[in-house]
Amino acid sequence: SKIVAVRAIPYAIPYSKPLHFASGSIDVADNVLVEVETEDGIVGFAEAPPRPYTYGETQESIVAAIDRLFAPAVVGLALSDREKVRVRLERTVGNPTAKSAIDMAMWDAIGKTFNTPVHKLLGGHADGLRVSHMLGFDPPASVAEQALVLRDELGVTSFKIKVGRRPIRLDVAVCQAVRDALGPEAEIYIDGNRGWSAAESAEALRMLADVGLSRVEELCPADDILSRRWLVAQCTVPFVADESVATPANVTREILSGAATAISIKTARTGFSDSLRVSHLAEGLGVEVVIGNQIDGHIGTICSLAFGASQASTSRHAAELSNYLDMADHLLTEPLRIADGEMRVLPGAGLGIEIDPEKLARYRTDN
Ligand code: MUC
Ligand code: MG
Repeated sequence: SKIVAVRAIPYAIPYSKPLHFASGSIDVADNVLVEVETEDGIVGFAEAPPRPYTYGETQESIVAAIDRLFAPAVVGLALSDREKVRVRLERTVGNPTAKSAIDMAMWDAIGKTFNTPVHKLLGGHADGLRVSHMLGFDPPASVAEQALVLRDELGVTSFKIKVGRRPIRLDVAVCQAVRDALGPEAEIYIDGNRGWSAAESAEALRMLADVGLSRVEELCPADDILSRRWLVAQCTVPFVADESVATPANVTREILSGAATAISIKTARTGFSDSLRVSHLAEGLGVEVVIGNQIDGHIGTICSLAFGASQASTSRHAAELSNYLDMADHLLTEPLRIADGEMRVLPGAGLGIEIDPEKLARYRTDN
């Protein structure tokens, strides 16, 4: 059926626990709720998180790009015209989270139209994903305590620790404290958000040798082309590309140039349609994928879960789904749940979520 409206609604929900990392920090979810409405009165939802330090988008730029460029390009096309929509959106460069939210809201509307969950439409591989939690900058004892609470209360046993500070020993001490607290069984890996040089990263990997990391992510800038290649060549665990692989073409370039050996998939930046392309491309290239977290809100988390559970390759590793826990509230009628370290897919049509109108009225910032 025909798309009659695409709406971009800014809202703001504070984080009860802010997240700090090498490229920035976040203390409020100033996201954009995106609604795609059809002539049948079906409304699909998704959300776009502004990450200026990663993609150059702000809440205002996301709203403006949707209102002025993307909504006029999409209205009048049918929900089944996903390739046409993609071509029209791609006429504008950049703006990955704005485009992705439109794509995912369309999939939600498609699922509602066919009374089928999106994870089934996308591939239907698994009923749930193991959860990995992202730990931001804090003193070692505090980070270790946060990990213990997640493990003891929710059964989470996989943790990504933010690194990339100077001096390097600040982050080494955190990683050692988390390993000491959790014991040898837990999965621990690190994400530098480009904070170190390649040489500093190599030094950090030597200092962290005893911690037992399962992989490392974007420790230095991918634009440091030769030194990054030098670092990845000596790395003994998978080196994950995250912010350097915002498009399928980036994936090919980074993997073939030796700048990474694994790929983070974030539905916030590649939606469902391009996340499918990225996961299939990675499979063809023979590299592993992980479901990353764009510091997603609740709706974004459900999108990551629906996509991650839909594919075999994205179900293999614990997925970064839990940072919504640090938000003070949400827009949904039902809270999300993590139990036994796992998040189960939602059974309802589309994404399986409903927006609470009272909460949206309370948190939207455009009225
Ligand atoms: C991550 O994996 O890097 C921090 C910056 C960003 O773009 O995403 C987050 C998490
Ligand atoms: Mg990352």
